Amino acid sequence: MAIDLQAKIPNNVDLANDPKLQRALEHWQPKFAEWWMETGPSDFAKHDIYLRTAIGVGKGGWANFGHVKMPDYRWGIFLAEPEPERKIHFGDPVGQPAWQVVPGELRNRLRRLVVTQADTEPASVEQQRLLGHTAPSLIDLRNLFQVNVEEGRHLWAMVYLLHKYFGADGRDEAEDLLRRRSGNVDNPRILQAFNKPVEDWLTFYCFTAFTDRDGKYQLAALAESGFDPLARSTQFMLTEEAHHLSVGENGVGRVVQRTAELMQQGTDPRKVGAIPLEIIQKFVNDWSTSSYDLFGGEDSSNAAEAFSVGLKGRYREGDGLYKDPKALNQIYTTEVAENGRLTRLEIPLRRAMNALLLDSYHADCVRIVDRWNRTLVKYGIEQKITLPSLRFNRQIGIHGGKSYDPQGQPISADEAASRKSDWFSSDDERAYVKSCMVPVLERGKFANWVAPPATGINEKPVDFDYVQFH
Ligand code: BYC
Repeated sequence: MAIDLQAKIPNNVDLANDPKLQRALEHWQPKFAEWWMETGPSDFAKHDIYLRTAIGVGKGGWANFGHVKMPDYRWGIFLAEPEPERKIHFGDPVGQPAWQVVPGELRNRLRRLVVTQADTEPASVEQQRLLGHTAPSLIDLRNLFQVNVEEGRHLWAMVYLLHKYFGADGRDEAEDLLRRRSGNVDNPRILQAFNKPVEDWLTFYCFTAFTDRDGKYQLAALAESGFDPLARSTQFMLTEEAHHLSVGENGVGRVVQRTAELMQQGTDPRKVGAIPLEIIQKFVNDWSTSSYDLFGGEDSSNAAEAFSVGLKGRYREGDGLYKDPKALNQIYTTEVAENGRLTRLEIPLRRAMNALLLDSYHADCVRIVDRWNRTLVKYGIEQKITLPSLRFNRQIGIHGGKSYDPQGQPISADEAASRKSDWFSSDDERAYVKSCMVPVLERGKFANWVAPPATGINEKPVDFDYVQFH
């Protein structure tokens, strides 16, 4: 479908030929702009940022790079290319044509999935609002804003679906998405991790490494959907999301590298405003486990239903990884603490869809932590960063409220309480990390707690003028 880049709302969904929808979205647009100014990156609106803007959905050349002011960013609506005669490839309706409109009986369930996905996008922008003031370098500042504007575009992607396919209810939901606020006691964001503060850059890197990675897996599961507009929308979001994950993975990696360099020289990181490995580990513990919770319960009738009806598939379902596209008569086995011991638990596979997705996610997290550890080895440091067990520190699901150590061994609630300060940062440690966050806004310079990245953006050098201040 042709891409209309000149339209008030750039799109490849032929908005010009749907005047009612176009009017509704153009009515929402100034409210989005208002929300952005109120809760988006504070105080950087007048500067020019070297940003990537989506301009197409083809494999090569889908984006444009250039200096723009964030409020002028062209947030558009882009769906991946349609697959002709696409069929539903999992669940009970396997083999039926993919839906181009929402089947009536699936309306509520689908709306809830779209709203939950949508809600995380503005939430993350709100969480990161103040980080610009303490950026460790221009390239980091630019990356923060890139992530922010693209989360804004992902909100547009979901709001398009709500407006187009869910009538008045969808329009109401789109308004509510701009009303809820991360961390607000009366009107919080839907999922818990999106109400936590993100007030320093180590947290930002952990968030983009672990929480954005949940985004990748959830989007991938929705990209399998039998509801074709959702599948195409999320497929394209995944293209943008890859950069966000690399900001996190490389970001934590660069903090680890800087600390390792100092340790190798025999310098105590704390003496020079850098971050000791023990503190990095505590931040990893916090953000990995709160991101595990984002997968929902391991044994979930919601997840079973979403799979059975063909709305949400398994990770890479379409790649033929699974023997039975209906996932019937199979059991998922896991272990859960009962009376202080790990006990085998069997969950019918369809009810274990969240657990399966979480396992795929966890394997990916193992890979990134291994990468950080290879950096430590390179600098001759014996200490390691460890990824906590999927059972540790869980609020949601079969382990929710139970006590385990980071290796996943059951312990008493008293022991868990007494060891909390070994595993999670104290107020003092968080204050220390914040004290390291001195802004560095000179080209090619970096704060002392983080190593420069290996490469720049879009083949530009690391010391490029990624942000032009006015
Ligand atoms: N916090 O059956 P259950 C991203 C609720 S991130 C609070 O166990 P279900 C991004 C749940 O809503 C990806 N509440 O699980 C990242 C349900 O309530 P209702 C976002 C929670 O429903 C960074 C009840 O508990 N996308 O894109 O299968 C930056 C029982 O739930 C939580 C999606 O999540 C929690 N952690 O699974 C920017 C995809 N967990 O409905 C963006 C869409 C569960 O009974 N969402 N609850 O009132 C979903 O697929 C599902 O809603 C979930 C939950 C996987 C989140």
